[in-house]
Amino acid sequence: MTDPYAPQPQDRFSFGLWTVGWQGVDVFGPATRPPMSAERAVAGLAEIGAYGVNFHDNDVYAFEASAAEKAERIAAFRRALDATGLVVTTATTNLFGHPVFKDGAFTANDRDVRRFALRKVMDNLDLAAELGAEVYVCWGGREGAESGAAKDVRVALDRYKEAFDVLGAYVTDQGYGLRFAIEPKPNEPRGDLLLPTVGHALAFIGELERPELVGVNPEVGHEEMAGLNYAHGLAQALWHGKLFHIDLNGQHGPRYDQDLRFGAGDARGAFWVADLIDASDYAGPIHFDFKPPRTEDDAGVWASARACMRNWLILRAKSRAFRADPDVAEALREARVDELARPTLAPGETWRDVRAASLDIAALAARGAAFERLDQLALEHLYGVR
Ligand code: XLS
Ligand code: MN
Ligand code: MN
Repeated sequence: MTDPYAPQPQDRFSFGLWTVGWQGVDVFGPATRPPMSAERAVAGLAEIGAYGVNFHDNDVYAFEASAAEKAERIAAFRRALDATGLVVTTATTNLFGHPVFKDGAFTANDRDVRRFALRKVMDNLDLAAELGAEVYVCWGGREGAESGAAKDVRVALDRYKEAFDVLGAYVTDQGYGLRFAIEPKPNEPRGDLLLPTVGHALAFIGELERPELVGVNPEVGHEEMAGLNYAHGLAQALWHGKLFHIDLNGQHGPRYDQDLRFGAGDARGAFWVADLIDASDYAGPIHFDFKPPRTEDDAGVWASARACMRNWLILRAKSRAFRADPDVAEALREARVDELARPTLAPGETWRDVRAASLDIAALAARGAAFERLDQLALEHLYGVR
């Protein structure tokens, strides 16, 4: 029998090179695993059934690389892509690792740092376009502050906007088909990051010169670090037509950014994410941004990467079984879920009709919502007893 949870190319699973490549360096200790070259990450990801990759410029070549070293590393990356057929779905810039970015990149107080950051992004946009990426992720890793007076947030947002306006002009002038996806995060590594949630990012995008070029890349853990419901954030991004990319992983509530494998955090939340995305018109890659825990050796790295895809396929199958269950159809009707799609005013009605209508408030108040039965059916599908 074929494995129903084996990844297929049409699943469009992708991973950041930095996920399997993470060496396990954290604030309390050094690497527990050796470095992994871009070509090894590509080969390994192809072997486990991934479809695509995302990369930071410095996942492929070191920040300090000479022009010759940079060309050699990019050539090796390209050869690995050609040999495996893996697609570059997405690219991004490392604007957080080097000490030059210690006070941020697009919003650093130092103007020269901001100009260097823009140049670094433009360099990698050229490579991203050449490699066929469609989305360019922008995580403002160091855009933020630990203290009050050191950062004028309103002015920082002026500079953040200026950066996206310049980059929008750049991709337009160059004729690149790339669109940007802002990745919100509430904190870490800065004490407070700018554009901390999906909602903040969506509001910001509306102020840009070319809002049509910019959407969001919500990450499970980042929304959950802020105590928010990730599926709700995705739903609102979809509602605005702004869900350009997703970063799937796992997190256990408000604490440090855990980047667990997808499905290993809030399992109930992950079920609703698979349910929402499966039924939506989201057409981007099913992208994983996780970190194999520091405890793992090379075998553990690939085991956790495989598990991300497997958990997605398991949860998607469970969500499909939930949706196909006749008891669920009945429970959905009882809960009047379809009634929400009916506009509150009938065609031709105005506020006058609403004011004139007589309603039996006591009867409305007494009516149960019947949500518990419906939610229990979902849990029973998730728990594997239906
Ligand atoms: C870090 C972010 C980062 C972005 C890409 O928390 O998740 O990995 O996805 O720069
Ligand atoms: Mn994260
Ligand atoms: Mn991410």
